[in-house]
Amino acid sequence: MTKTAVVTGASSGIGWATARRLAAEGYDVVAAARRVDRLEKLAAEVAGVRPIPLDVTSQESVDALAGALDRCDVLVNNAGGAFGLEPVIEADPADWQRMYDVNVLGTLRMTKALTPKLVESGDGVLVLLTSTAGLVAYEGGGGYVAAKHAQKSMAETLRLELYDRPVRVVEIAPGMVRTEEFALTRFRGDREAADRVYQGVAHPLTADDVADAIVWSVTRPAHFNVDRMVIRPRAQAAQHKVHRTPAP
Ligand code: 8X3
Repeated sequence: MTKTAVVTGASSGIGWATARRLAAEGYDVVAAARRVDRLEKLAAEVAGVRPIPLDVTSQESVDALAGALDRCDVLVNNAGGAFGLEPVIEADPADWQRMYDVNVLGTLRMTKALTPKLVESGDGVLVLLTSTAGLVAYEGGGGYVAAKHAQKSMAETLRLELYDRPVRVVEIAPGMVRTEEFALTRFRGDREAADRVYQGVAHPLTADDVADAIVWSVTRPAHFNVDRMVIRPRAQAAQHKVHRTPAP
């Protein structure tokens, strides 16, 4: 019997890479995101990927996706993002609200909708993509740091509350990952500012590196729970301590 994995935010970056890798592992992958044209491209490239439109901020959209599934063995809550880098005292509450809605409530809506199916599978895996921003604060992190701390707490609470059910709760917390969109979204489309984040860093993590960590965790035997995996590039010893080589 083929297992089904649902990946949110699968239209680019970590979600896209995770969908590809899970399909390569033999899962029937439901690639979910708002941008269906991109999902269709992914499905055309990778056998075993089924595109389904999803907006995790809409309960109706989440319910429609859940209703379209016969089973669900793995849920990867990847949809999320950072909007703005203003100091807290200059932040726009609307940005914070949006970050909370996508990162935290999006995970809540999806988790509520699919946990019954994860339990039914007999060995469900619930993955929450958090961030090292969920472990430590940094200047300008603002609403993203707050949202990722909330998501981390949600993973811890879920693990306690589901302890007697056949569901593993896995938190993956990446540090510096260079994807095509994360920093660009955070800097509201300012390409130069986005590029400066990675300036002089020899090898930031890639989306594929993170997908590797997710897929490894998900494919462990049923008794083996990865509570939290923190991954960073070697150049990032800690959130604020990043080795950069000056431009020649
Ligand atoms: C992204 C990592 O360091 O920008 O989740 O918060 S960081």
